[in-house]
Amino acid sequence: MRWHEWTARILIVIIFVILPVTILGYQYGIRPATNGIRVIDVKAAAPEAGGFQPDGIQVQAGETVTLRFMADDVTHGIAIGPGLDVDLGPVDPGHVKEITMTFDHAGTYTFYCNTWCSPNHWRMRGVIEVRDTANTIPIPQRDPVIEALIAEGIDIDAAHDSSNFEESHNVLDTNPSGLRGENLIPRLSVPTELQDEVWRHSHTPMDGLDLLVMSNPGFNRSDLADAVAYLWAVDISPSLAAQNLYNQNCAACHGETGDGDGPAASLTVNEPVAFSDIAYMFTRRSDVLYAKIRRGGMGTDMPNFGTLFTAEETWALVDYLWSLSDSHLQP
Ligand code: HEC
Ligand SMILES: [Cu+2]
Repeated sequence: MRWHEWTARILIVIIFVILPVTILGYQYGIRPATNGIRVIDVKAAAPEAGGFQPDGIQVQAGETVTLRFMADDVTHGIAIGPGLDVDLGPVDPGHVKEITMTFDHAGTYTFYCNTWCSPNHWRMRGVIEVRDTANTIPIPQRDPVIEALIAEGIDIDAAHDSSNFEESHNVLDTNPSGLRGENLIPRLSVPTELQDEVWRHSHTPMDGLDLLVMSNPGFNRSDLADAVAYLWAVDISPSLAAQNLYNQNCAACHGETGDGDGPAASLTVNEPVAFSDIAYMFTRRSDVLYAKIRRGGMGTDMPNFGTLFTAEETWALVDYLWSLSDSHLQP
């Protein structure tokens, strides 16, 4: 029966040739052409396998583009920041996640992987340059918090200093508890500095404890430390958004509960800091934590996140780190 054979052949041609050509032609040819939107394909692979390709994209301000991310090797997560609120979620190998978006403002944005995919995962980043009509990219604004720290003479690029940490452990005979401190606060004379969030951001809880001890001679030091823990670690509002950012971008090293023991902790040059250690946190300043998150720690394997998150997101992360230091707040 020859016509059977012919039908089969025609079917095979339709399935293996015409169908794929039509689909590919639509994806790469007709679709971009009909709606005028540029489609930019980005291959996502772990950094040692090439990272994002391309890792640089140029867009005009006001231009709408479709970004298509296809995972090549393992599952990646795709997010774009700062301030764009784009999180495409995980992309499995061989799959594609796409977004059509308009870049309203000229500037430099970063697309990055937010799923732990390899020991070099956090190097998996690409840049989107959005140019204005004069074809320029504005220079990123200086960060007033970081400028102030530099003016103060603080070396924010140095590895964390734990010399005053031993001292803190000795001074705090028991771990301060913000929950206990909450009940004590109404009975204390709290200096105005301690009530001021701006002051608290640029001082350590130890500085706060010294002040509180001076203005409350009748109380013992460890009770006052509880009150200080309340001010720094409990009287804050860590957001769900910050928790998500932390779990996606930080927990691999610092651990989900901030114990410094995430699955990637053994791979870093320096040990990731344990935020759950409140005695350690008593020696830390919020503005320095903020600066470290934005700039990273040179040579320590603490990545820099300044090109990924807004200043607000970074402060929210700082709050979240403090919430990890008070054990009763932990998830
Ligand atoms: C690749 C592992 C890794 C990841 C991911 C990571 N960190 Fe770190 N982080 C480190 C290491 C290692 C250090 C210790 C650096 C040092 O010795 O100063 C550190 C230090 C820090 C410090 C400084 C603490 C101090 O006392 O000076 C802060 C703050 C911090 N990390 C916050 C974060 C946040 C927030 C994220 C996620 C947005 C994050 N880290 C993601 C490895 C990591
Ligand atoms: Cu990845």
